[in-house]
Amino acid sequence: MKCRCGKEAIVYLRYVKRPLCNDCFSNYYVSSVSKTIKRFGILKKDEKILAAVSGGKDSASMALVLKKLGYDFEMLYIDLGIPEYSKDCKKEVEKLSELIDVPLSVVELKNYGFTIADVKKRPCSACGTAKRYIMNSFARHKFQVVATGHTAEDIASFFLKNTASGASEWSDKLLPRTDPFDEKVVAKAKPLILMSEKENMIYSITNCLPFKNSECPYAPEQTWKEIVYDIERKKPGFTKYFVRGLISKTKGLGDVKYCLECGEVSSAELCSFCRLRKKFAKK
Ligand code: Q46
Ligand code: ZN
Repeated sequence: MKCRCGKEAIVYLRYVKRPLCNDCFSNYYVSSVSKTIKRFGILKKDEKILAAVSGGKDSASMALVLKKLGYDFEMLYIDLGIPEYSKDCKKEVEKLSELIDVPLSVVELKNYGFTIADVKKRPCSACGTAKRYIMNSFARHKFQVVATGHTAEDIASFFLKNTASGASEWSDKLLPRTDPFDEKVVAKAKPLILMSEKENMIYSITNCLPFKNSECPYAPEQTWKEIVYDIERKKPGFTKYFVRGLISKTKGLGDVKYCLECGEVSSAELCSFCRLRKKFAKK
C-alpha cells in the first residue's frame, strides 16, 4: 500500500479512506490538531499553558504537538502513589521532558497526606478529584490554562454513560475549553478532543515518544468505551462526527456567525445552502 506521496504507507485511515506514510501521517496529525484548536478557540498563542502529562500516549502526543505548533507551555506530572505504576509513568514523563526539551514539574499526592492506594472504595473518583484539585492550584499562579490529553473516545463514552445513567446529559467535561467563572479557577482545554486514541498511538510510536503502554491497575471496565470502539469499527468516523456534533450543540448557542455570501446565520464562513449553490447552480 502506497501513500499518495509515493512512500510506503504505515497506516490506512478508514474514515478518510487514505493510506498514509510516516511523514504524511505526522503532518495530517499536527494539522488536524491545529485546525481543531483554532476552530474552537481551545488555546491562545499569548497564554502560558500547563500541559498535564500522565505517562501515557495521549498526553505525550499532546505535548509534542503543542511543541511543534509553537505554544508556550510547561508540563505537570501528578504522582498518585499507585504502586509501581506511578513510578513507571514518572520515568516516561521525565524522558519525554528531556526529549522535547520542555520543563516538567512533579507533584506528589502523598504530600497531601494520602495516596490513591489508600482509597479502597472507588479509587478513580478520588483520583479524578485529586488531579483536578492539584492541577488547578498548581496552575493558578503562573499559567492561564491547563491542557489535558482527553480524546474523542473519552468525550463520546462520557456522554453516553452520563446520558444512559440518567444524569444530566450535558457537562462542562464535554467542552473543548472552559473558561473560569472565578479568579481561583484556571481555564481547562482539550486540544486532542477530535483525535482518536489510535491516532495518538500511531503519532507517539512514529515519533518515538516515551510512554507507558499499560493500564493503571485500578482502571475499571470500560464498557462505554468498548461500545464506542464497536460503533467506530462498524461505522468509521463515527466518534469524531459524534463529538463534533456534541460540541456544536453548545457552540451554536453563543457564537452566531453569518454567511459571507448571503448573510444568513451559518456555522461556517459560507452557509451550506451557498455551498450547494456554488456546486450545482448553472452559471
Ligand atoms: S489513574 Fe486514576 Fe485513571 Fe488509575 S486510579 Fe482510575 S482515574 S484508572 S485515568
Ligand atoms: Zn506520504
